[in-house]
Amino acid sequence: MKRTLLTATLALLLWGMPAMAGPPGTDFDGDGVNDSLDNCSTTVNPAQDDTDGDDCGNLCDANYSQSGTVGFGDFGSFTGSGFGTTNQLYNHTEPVNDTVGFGDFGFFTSNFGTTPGPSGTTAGTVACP
Ligand SMILES: [Ca+2]
Ligand SMILES: [Ca+2]
Ligand SMILES: [Ca+2]
Ligand SMILES: [Ca+2]
Repeated sequence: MKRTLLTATLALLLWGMPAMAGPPGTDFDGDGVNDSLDNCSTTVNPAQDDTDGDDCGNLCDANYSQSGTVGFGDFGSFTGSGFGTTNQLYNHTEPVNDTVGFGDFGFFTSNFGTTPGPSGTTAGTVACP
């Protein structure tokens, strides 16, 4: 009798779980795009814009030279070709259809020296360029 009650309780608990949340890690940032398809898997970017088409979304990609690291070359590109324009390559805030400004510059500086990503569309093994 006790065992039956325990089994029934466990079954009820397990049955209720899928309604609360999906499997852990399915959509880490909660933007509605599953990790394996999310081009910025730890940044909320439901629009998934990727201007340079390297499978790394604009909201986690300040590596315009595709060197693998955000560096001085990218800084030159940002200040020379991006800031104050509507060139969406340099837009790191959604919606990515407005003028490149201080919010985007803040993203750039905080990502200086880092690798872009992570992106789920590169299978999580290679940093997107
Ligand atoms: Ca996501
Ligand atoms: Ca995302
Ligand atoms: Ca990109
Ligand atoms: Ca890039």
